[in-house]
Amino acid sequence: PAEVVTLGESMVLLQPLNEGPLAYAPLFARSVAGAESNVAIGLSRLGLRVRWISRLGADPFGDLIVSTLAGEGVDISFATRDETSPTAVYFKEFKGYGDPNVYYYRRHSAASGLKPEHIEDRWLADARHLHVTGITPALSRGAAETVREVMRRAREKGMTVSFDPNLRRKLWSEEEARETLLSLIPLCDVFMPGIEEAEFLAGDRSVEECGSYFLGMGPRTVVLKLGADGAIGFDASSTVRAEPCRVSRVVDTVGAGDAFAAGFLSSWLPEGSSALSSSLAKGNRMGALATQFRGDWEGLPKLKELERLLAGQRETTR
Ligand code: KDG
Repeated sequence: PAEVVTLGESMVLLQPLNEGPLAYAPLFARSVAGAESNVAIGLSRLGLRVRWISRLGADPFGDLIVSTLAGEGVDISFATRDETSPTAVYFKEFKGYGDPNVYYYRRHSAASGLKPEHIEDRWLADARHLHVTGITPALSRGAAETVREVMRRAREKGMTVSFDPNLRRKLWSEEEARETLLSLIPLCDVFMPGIEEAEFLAGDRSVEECGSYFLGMGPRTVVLKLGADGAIGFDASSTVRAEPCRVSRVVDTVGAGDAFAAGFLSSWLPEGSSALSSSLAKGNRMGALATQFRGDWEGLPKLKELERLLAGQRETTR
């Protein structure tokens, strides 16, 4: 049985070994990434049982994603293979300042063919929580309807649902993104936008106003990720600010929000809203770690390491 189910697209990721324009990058390191599978790996390393659902091409890159996620202990029983559409690919470009650029090669990918007809009752069997993001609805109309329907069914079964809007402007228009993402908020229990996404969705509101605005749409908990400034959690009875974890240098910000989600959920799921403050602290710690290495998830900690870091204990290195 899975404690957490997540659904989304994973891609093969190619990262240049050197900084600079992608057009002149001769050598790449190959990895696997996707917001939801990043969260799945993060949670699995922290000891939770996680199921990841998707469609992949019946191609070697699909094989790579399957073996990577299976190797990380993620249940991939319901990741189906599509004979006619490929597994998607994306590239990062490290410019030496700011967030990396990403270039997607994912139109008409296997995962973008997700449709509500694909949903099986077994997807949510024995699970207590569903995590989804706003990337999947950006892939196609069918994928958007699949996410909405899975969220609806999870709620119907009494599961909790977390939703990270993960705005990807390269995938859809602002109007479509705003309308769709806003329409999914009432279907979740935990809404976890980054500050820019909150501003995109809530318009001209202050951070505190964003909290009450989103709570007013239905979620029981709203978590605003403030990047280098930490995070703020809101629920009906409290507003909790969590201090950031300082890092000496940021290598790659992609995947930090997913790492935050894994850290947050790893404590919110077993302990509930009473653990808002410690859930935020775990989220912050995980998010900070994710910025320290290239790749979305490779450097994420196992439970013991996270506990040691949170307790400020030193590692025995030799
Ligand atoms: O959150 C990290 C993701 O953005 C990255 O892994 C790639 O899933 C991805 C996407 O669609 O951007």
